[in-house]
Amino acid sequence: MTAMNFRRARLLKAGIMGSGPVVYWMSRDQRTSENWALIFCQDIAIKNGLPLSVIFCLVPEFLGASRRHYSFMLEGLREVERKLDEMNINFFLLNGSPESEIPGFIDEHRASLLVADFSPLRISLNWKKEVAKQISIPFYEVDAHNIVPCWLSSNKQEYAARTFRPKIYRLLPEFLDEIPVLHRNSVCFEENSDNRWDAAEIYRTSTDEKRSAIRHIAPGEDAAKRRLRSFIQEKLSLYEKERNDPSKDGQSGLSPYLHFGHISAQRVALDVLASMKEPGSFLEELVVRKELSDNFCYYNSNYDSRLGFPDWSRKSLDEHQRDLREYIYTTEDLEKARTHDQLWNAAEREMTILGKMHGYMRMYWAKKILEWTESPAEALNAAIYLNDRYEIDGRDPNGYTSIAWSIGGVHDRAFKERPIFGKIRYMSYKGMRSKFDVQGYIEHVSRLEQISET
Ligand code: FAD
Ligand code: FO1
Repeated sequence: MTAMNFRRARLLKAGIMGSGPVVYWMSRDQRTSENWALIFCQDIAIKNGLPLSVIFCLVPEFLGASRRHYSFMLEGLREVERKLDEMNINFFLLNGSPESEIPGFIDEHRASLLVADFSPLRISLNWKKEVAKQISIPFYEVDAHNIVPCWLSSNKQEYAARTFRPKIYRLLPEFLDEIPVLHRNSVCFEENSDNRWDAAEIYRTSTDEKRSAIRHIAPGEDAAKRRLRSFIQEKLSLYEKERNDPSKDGQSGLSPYLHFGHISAQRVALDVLASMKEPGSFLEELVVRKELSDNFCYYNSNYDSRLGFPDWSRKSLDEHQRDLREYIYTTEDLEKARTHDQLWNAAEREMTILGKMHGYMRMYWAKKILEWTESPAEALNAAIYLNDRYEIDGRDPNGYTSIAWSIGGVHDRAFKERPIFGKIRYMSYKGMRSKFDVQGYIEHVSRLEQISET
């Protein structure tokens, strides 16, 4: 049996168990290893002598995702299917919206019980609400994404990292525990699904994508573990020094894998600690900042609107709404990197070409959008649109929260008042130049451009 802490699970809706398989509705955490939702399901299946099936509901569009995102995700899901097959666990790829596909699957397979993984995003909460209305079997949710379940680390929206940090650190001894391995299922109770991966191809080939697929990042849980190993061996001890230098490759590069759930943040934290290397602020980012983002999106339903900003910043931005803007760009100007600022243009092109802008540039990038658009609301929409359309780690609570931090001062403090920004923290080209080799970064991105055009 597993040593799972059952406080990671919560009952969304009571019901009468069916006679068929325990079903894990995989969505956010697309991996077979170290996945608490899957471990929870297997525990129930073994205890009750039931089969275990995993389903993934593929929706035709998802928060502006384009071909590069579906391509990355589908590769990862095919690896999930292969690994589950080796464990004698069925994997079913459903096509369409969860509220229409999942109740039908449950009826057809006489499922005993449904388990979903956790996400604080509106789209995911709505899916679950609609599915819950149509099923009568027990429906559980397991937070397989956060080390400390989001609903336990805090019971309200936290003001800042400094108010959240003590709460999450107090719970780490209970939740930063070793993760049990999945057992091979004794027998595969059901016919194997003949998943229509060719039908899923439409999402990979949709011509709506201007830029090529992401070739420099291999998708899937094996690649994620390789990336973690190489980060710990080669870059962790330099992280503190190099992480904020966009002309250096000092970050972990784990965000695409964390976003798609190809790797567990708990595994990352456990391996970083076991390495006995000085992690600098890496764990602050991976544990406090990342789980604070889920806290913000979970408790603030306006996480992607200026209504989600704190009162002080909304008031201050309103007071400066009419300030003269020296530069005004449309979303299209921004998307095409057609501004007067070569540094900003380089960051935009790094994102559209690589699908991953350097973390330090992301703050500058978003703040300049506030400076160069008609209003904070328009800035927020433009930043979210571009971030979700091009970033491989986009469409994520980290993105909505970090953009709200950059443009609306969420989790930040008030600064000396200035035009347009009001009391929002300002970042200047001059300031960036004093921090790192701006020219080196601009040249680095133009080299990327040449390579990507070949
Ligand atoms: P590392 O520095 O190696 O960090 C490791 C992990 O810690 C990251 O993968 C991430 O999960 C977490 N992390 C690091 N910084 C932050 C942060 N500031 N807030 C929350 N979690 C953090 N991150 C996304 O995952 N998706 C996004 O869409 C996204 N959009 C952003 C938009 C803006 C305007 C800003 C300022 C930041 C955004 N971030 C986003 C947060 C951060 O920039 C990225 O997580 C980081 O650059 C990813 O690269 P990495 O994994 O190599 O980072
Ligand atoms: N989750 C799903 O359950 N079905 C999908 O079709 C799906 C598509 C998708 C595309 C891009 C992307 O970045 C994420 C996508 N997700 C999908 C998963 C997603 O990671 C999470 O469920 C949400 O981000 C909620 O946090």
